[in-house]
Amino acid sequence: MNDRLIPEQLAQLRERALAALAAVDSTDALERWRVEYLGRRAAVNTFLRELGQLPPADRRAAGQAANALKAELEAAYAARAQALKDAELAALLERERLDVTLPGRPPALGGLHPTTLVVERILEIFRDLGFRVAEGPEVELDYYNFEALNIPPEHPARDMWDTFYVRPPDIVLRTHTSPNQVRVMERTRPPVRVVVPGRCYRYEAQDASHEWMFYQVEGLAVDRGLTMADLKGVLTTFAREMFWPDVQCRFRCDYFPFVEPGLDMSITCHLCRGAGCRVCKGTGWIELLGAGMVHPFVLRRAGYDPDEVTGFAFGMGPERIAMVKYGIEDIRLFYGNDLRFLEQFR
Ligand code: 2NL
Repeated sequence: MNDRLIPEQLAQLRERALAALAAVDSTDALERWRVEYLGRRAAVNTFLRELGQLPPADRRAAGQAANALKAELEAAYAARAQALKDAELAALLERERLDVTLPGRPPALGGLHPTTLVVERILEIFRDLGFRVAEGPEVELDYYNFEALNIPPEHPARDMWDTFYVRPPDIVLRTHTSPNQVRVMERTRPPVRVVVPGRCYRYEAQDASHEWMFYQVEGLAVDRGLTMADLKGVLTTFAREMFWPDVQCRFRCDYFPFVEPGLDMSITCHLCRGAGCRVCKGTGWIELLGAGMVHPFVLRRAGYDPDEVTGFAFGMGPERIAMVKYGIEDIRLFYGNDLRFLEQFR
């Protein structure tokens, strides 16, 4: 070893080591660097081991210089190791970054179907008037759907209900919810006040006002001394609650085999206030529901004595009421499952 060259050699070694360290970009590269510049065979360590070969006068200075370089490289190594670790942690945090201050993503909430909304409102109004709610089977016996309602086989009025036969000739899909009122009468003594919501089925061609599946809400009250005045009072109250307080109701004669007399109720058109428009077809009136005094035959069939009690009944289509209330022009929208339609009622 040439003593005059020692400081220069160490300076070059330092230069190389620090340049190489600056280029280290991974823990693997850092380890290779450590082995090369600080390992057992590293130049500084070989130098220190071979100090004894120097003239005694130079050993001290050369030893100090080499030790200082070694300490500097060790410190640089430690700093680089720490910097690499910090960088790795920062990269990890960036990858797994979660901003807890972001607002949440709202879950997609469904809404109630317009039919459901209207059925619920109808039931609420009648509950307030003292009616109970009863539900019953959609697959019915011909007896309850027709015979008990004063519609024997071959009665011309059967043409009013085009019927799905599940198992001819006696099992049908109910064409109205009246059969369930008969069932209620069979198991209840008067007084009876009941509303019956549910799905009904008719074997019909579809158009803007006919569906083969639709809902009905029917109502029935049976007690001593009930008259047409009770019917009109209850239905007028219903219309004022359902539509608007000053609505006018009009009752006209109509035919249903299970009532006598039978009638339908119309309300004044809310769009034109009676002047005549498209919705009321120029009449100023909108037909809303059918009703009547329960036929004595129906009362007797259900086990009641028509000389003791009388009753009134009514039936309405919630889709029709929703169409009037919301200005919907085609009943096929209800069960077409088009979200653009359904979402408007949320
Ligand atoms: C309509 C007409 C009506 C009834 C339903 C009824 C039920 C029993 C006895 C007597 Cl158990 N009547 N229900 C009465 C008259 C009319 O509905 O056009 N509904 C949409």
